[in-house]
Amino acid sequence: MACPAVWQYAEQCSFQEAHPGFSEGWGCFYFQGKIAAFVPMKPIFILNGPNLNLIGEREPEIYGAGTLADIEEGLRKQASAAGLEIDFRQTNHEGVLVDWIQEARHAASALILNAGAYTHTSVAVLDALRSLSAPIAEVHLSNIFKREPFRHRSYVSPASTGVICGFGAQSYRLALAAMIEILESSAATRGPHA
Ligand code: DHK
Repeated sequence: MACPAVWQYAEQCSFQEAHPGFSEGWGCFYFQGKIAAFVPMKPIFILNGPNLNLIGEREPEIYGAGTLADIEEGLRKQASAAGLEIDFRQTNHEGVLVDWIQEARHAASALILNAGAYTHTSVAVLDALRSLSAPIAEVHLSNIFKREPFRHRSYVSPASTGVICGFGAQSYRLALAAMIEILESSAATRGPHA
């Protein structure tokens, strides 16, 4: 949801008791003293697995010329235009990825995950993802189905809400747009007007 400049501020909602259907972790925008819109106060986690720190240098014909920092910057702007925050991270370590996915259970409103090569190998990542109730978008820069057969299998897909691959950096932007829409429609049904 775009956040017009006239919306004065967003803050943690304090009226959960008055509106029992409303969950902790959702915030509201006020306009002229009235609640104008609801947004999740928790960030959208965007987690990246092994070797994604090297994009821009590594196999640019497959992964593109842009860096992970370029992708992060674009996503931060996209989220902020919707009044949302992202928590963007990268690790080369499977256990760290599992820890972050577990952290997302309570700290994230949604998860966008490019698990890199762990997509094709990690039952631990799949098990961690299955513990999440938030929406999950699986993302890949490349079209994994056009590549080697071992990349056609994903341990992330069975736990994901949806999968986007093959659009380069745009895969992330499309995933974020989808997550924003899901969160907005969820906010609309949770608000006191529902
Ligand atoms: C990135 C990787 O590092 C590979 O191991 C995956 C994925 C594909 C991507 O396209 O973003 O197979």
